[in-house]
Amino acid sequence: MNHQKKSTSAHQRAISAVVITCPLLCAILPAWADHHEGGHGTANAQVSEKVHAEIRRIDAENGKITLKHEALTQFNMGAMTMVFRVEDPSLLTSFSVGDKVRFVPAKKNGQFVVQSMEKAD
Ligand SMILES: [Cu+2]
Repeated sequence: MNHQKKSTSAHQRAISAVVITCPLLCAILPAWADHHEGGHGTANAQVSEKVHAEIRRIDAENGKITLKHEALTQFNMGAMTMVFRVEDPSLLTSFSVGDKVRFVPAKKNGQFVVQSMEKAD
């Protein structure tokens, strides 16, 4: 009898601990889940989005291109002129400085790269 009474009160303590913890978790987790899901949805939707730019410099030898690009929302970057790496330098042979292009930017190993590019009208 004595033993059973002890274990009952231990059980009640466990329940009250859960009751206290639950509102805390419920307050934190949905906010985290929303943010997490939203971030992924945004990134996926914009990976294949083409960005308008104008070619300022082509360095085919080093696989680099300087683009004056419009805002890159997926990288929180405003419009600017900057250097991108080009994974396939043969991509550059069909372009000239001054061309208006649409390109797909990506970030690989901390560097911005042009994944694909085409002439814009
Ligand atoms: Cu930039």
